[in-house]
Amino acid sequence: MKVRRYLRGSGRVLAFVFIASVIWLLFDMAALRMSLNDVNSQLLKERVIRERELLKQKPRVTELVKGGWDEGHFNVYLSDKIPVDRAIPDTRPEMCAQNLVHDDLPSTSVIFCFVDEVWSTLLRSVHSVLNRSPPHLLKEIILVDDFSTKDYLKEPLDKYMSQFPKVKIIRLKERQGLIRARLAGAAVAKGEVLTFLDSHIECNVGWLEPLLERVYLDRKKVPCPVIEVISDKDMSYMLVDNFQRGVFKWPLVFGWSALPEEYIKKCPVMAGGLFSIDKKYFYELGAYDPGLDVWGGENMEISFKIWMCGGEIEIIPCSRVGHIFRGQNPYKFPKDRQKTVERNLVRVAEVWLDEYKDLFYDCDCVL
Ligand SMILES: [Mn+2]
Repeated sequence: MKVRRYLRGSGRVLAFVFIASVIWLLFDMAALRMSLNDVNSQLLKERVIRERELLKQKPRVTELVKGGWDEGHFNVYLSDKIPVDRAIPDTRPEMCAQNLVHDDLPSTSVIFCFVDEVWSTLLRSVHSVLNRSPPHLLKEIILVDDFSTKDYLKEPLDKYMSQFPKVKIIRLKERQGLIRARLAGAAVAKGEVLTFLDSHIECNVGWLEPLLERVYLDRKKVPCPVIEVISDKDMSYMLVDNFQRGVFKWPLVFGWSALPEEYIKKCPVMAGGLFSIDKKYFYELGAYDPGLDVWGGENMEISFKIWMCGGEIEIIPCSRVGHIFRGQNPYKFPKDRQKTVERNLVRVAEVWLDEYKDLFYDCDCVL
């Protein structure tokens, strides 16, 4: 028979090799399957262990987040975990990247005033300026420490900032409040333009050039960046896509009012935290009233002076700075908060509102 013939001689050997190979292959697959099962079960075991550990840690993380929140009224725990020079999305309108600016723009001193600011947030503010400002336009960064109580803001801050020759630190001998702290910073500033920034912000790509361009074209223009939002809960950077301008309601309460883009430019009052101003013009206006205490009303004061003394406040859509909005001031007012703000506003109304001050006093609204 044909089959029997094939199984004779070399055919028999070949058949044997073939059958042996099939058996070996089956054996191999079984072994592989067993070892895969082993690996899988090992991985599964590790995952269960990891998840158990995470579950154990979870209350600890919640505790840490809560502790951090009490410190800064935002997610300080998360802020401390995020790099101080993190990247953020470029949120400018598309045409902004193509805009050209003059090549002889004035230089600026950036002034940050702080009291007991969170370490990582202060550093992130400074790094965002260092990393996203053309060096030839950034004369210096002046940090004004308004008599902070935290130890990390003393020597450790000096040491950290000593690696950046452009950063200078001024220490106030007693608590002066935001307004007088800004005046102290402006007094030593060497740049032609003063740029005031809050100490819990992140400047976005190309933030500085359009501000300086505005001052360069008209020294009485006071440009403000679009203030975007850094989430107080998860520290994410959020784009602001509706245009708003700063307004006030009686009795001098700041608010935002949404407007179509073509009207955005003129801004009645600034929010106060972030703006650039020609240094000489700032002093021509009489700077800030040094009699204003701690915080509040200074944005009204400077805004009224600007509009009444030949200037204009503008919001510049191509300049964007993220800001952590907090539910409440994380620092203490030396005196009662409400009384301090009210006193400041009365001072502003008395000096700048003339016949309109009755509207301020007559308002039934409670501050
Ligand atoms: Mn702020």
